[in-house]
Amino acid sequence: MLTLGLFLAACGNNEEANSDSGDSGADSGNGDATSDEFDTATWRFVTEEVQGQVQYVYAEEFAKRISEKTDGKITVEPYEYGGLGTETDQVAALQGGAVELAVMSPGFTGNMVMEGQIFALHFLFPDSVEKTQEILNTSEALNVDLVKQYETHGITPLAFWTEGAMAWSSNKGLREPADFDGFNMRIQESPLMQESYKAYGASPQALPWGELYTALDRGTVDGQENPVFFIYDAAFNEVQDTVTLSNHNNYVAMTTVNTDWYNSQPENVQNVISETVDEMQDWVYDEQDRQNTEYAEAMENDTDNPTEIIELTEEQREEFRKLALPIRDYYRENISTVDGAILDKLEEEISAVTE
Ligand code: 6CS
Repeated sequence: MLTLGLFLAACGNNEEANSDSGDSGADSGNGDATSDEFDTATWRFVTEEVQGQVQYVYAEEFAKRISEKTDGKITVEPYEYGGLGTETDQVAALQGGAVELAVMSPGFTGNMVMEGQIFALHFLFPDSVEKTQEILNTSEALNVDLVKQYETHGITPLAFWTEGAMAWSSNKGLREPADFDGFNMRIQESPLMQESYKAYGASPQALPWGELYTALDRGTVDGQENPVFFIYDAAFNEVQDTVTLSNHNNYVAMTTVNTDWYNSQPENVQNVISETVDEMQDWVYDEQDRQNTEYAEAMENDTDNPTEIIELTEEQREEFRKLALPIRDYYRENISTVDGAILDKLEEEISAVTE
């Protein structure tokens, strides 16, 4: 797999990222790319999920690998969701330097990094989760152009990875756009998610996921979207009767670092980070696949909380796709600050992989 570090190396674009490495403060003794000498350091790595869930085990695995590669000199402390506030608080924590690394969902930067909402477009990526990951690994639109957009906000995405195909949960059973009429849909902080669900007739409402179980239980919102592993692990199935396997898009997460912090690290430290992030792309693909498969089975067999699993036919998906397509123009005209150039390029890259 050609992942971001490799992608940038192949294009010669990592020179810029490394150009500050001589000016690396306390770590300046580690400027040699081939050096296996590392100064002692502790990095904080915040995730939007809790123990056992994909993002958190990703941070644990990253910590293990960094410790091994640096002979225990560098310690990475994973933080689970909740301790540092909501997901948007966590974005601010990374930008302000309170943490060095974060797994971040682009939806929570929706009111800041406009182009990042590209992941909220329904039916853009291929139906195959594996092919989607291939695009996330190799796309120049994402790994170069979108990264630059994030960097103007002090956030450097080092990799994009899927947490699986999206599903809808509800009590009424979502099968066709008419089912979304007047439906209070929970979304992340993204104007494009608003538009996507308004196109189906829903009333979208932004909420942190920490408030979601209670909101579903009390009926403050009627439903939500997430990969199956998350729906089951967060126990949303306890308070929702049905899950629709809509695969209307993928849940995409980003491994991010604070831009100034990363650029001030010596080359060997930057290299150990990017090498680890690159090699973990396959690892996290397998981990999300394992969790999504296991939890789908667990949900089907959960007799305490019976859940009707609704599989949409291609015809049913087509009805949603028709309503979702014009949202790409909305993105180009009302969201994008670069006239949709990143979306145009990404669409071409997707076609190259799917045709
Ligand atoms: O729905 C959400 O907001 C949460 N879903 C996932 C899969 N990860 C964290 C995120 O905050």
